[in-house]
Amino acid sequence: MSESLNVGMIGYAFMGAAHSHAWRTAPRFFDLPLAPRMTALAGRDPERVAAAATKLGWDSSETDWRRLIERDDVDLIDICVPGNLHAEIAIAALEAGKHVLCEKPLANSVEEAEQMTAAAEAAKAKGVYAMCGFSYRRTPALSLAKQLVESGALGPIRHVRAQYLQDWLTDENAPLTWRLDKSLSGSGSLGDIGAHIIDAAQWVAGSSITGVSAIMETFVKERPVGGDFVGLGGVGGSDGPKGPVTVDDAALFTARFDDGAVGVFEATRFALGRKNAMRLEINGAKASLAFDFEDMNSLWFYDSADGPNSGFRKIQATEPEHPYTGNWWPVGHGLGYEHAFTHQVVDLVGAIANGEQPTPSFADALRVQRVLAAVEASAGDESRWTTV
Ligand code: SOE
Repeated sequence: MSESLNVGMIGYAFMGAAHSHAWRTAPRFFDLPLAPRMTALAGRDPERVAAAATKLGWDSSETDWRRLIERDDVDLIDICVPGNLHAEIAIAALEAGKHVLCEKPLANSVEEAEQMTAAAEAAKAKGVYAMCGFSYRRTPALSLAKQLVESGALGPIRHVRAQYLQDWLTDENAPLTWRLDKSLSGSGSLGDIGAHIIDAAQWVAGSSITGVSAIMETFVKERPVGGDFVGLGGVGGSDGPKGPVTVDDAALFTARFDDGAVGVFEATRFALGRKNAMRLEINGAKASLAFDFEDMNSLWFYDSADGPNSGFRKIQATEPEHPYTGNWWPVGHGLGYEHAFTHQVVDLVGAIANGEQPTPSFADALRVQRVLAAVEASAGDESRWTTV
């Protein structure tokens, strides 16, 4: 029986449910060097958090995250709350000697992200580790994309084309939830989903964005307030009071990378019909690859060496040889959204047990945060070119 890793999680909405599923599932499908125990769940409302703990499989609940961090029977703090709380919780947890998994984007500002990174570096020296939850890195087809770039199959990278398209905000009466309040979320489409494609692009391409030119737009400037909204979009009343939307609905930018590649990025929650189209296309000097999360088990690959009649071929990234897939279903049955979170837990637990820095580190996430800030600065200044 392996030694246990006792987890305390804060927040139990969408991401809390995804992380709970991952903590529960990871040891059932992967041989982990430490046994995760779902020790305690924290949230402000005593009845709701207790009910969520029971439903999601946590042993106990707390109503104050500080109390969770103080508990001797908690080794790791998993942060699944809005971005305005990330820095305070993560720094307190790291200073208390607890490992941290923090949802993306890392923070609501570069300054906060820098403080969190400094706390993570100090903790690392004591064998305490921090990781940011850019979960899509653990989608098998995207991991395979990274392997192909690293193998040199694409040659030097010329273009990076990244989109994250959703449509859950197109209803003008969708309620004013925390994701639409800058003081809580930091930004809108940009930080919520743009952060994912910035991280994925830099990670798969193996290079860093050095400058951007951006535009951002808020299409619906006021939305219904109040009510007990559940989920992402929800249905708001059209007659009641409204409050201001203080974040972007769409963020678009061009970018330069430090290896000479150029990129174009688009993040929006207003692309009707696109549900979770997280897309990445990379053109190298020798080959290209293309990924779309709405067809997440596939990676499209074009190799110029295959000759004029080759075309893009679809690699079904579900074989046992592909990243993570060997531990799941036989003969390529395929995976879903939740599996990347499970793989995130697998890699995090493995890194902690081996005394290694898990990735993406807070320093990696800080690089994303700097791009987010540069995009906002550029868009606020009529698309001026802005160095990251
Ligand atoms: C909403 O846009 C959201 O839930 C994001 O917050 C997540 O990070 C992404 O994985 C799915 O969409």
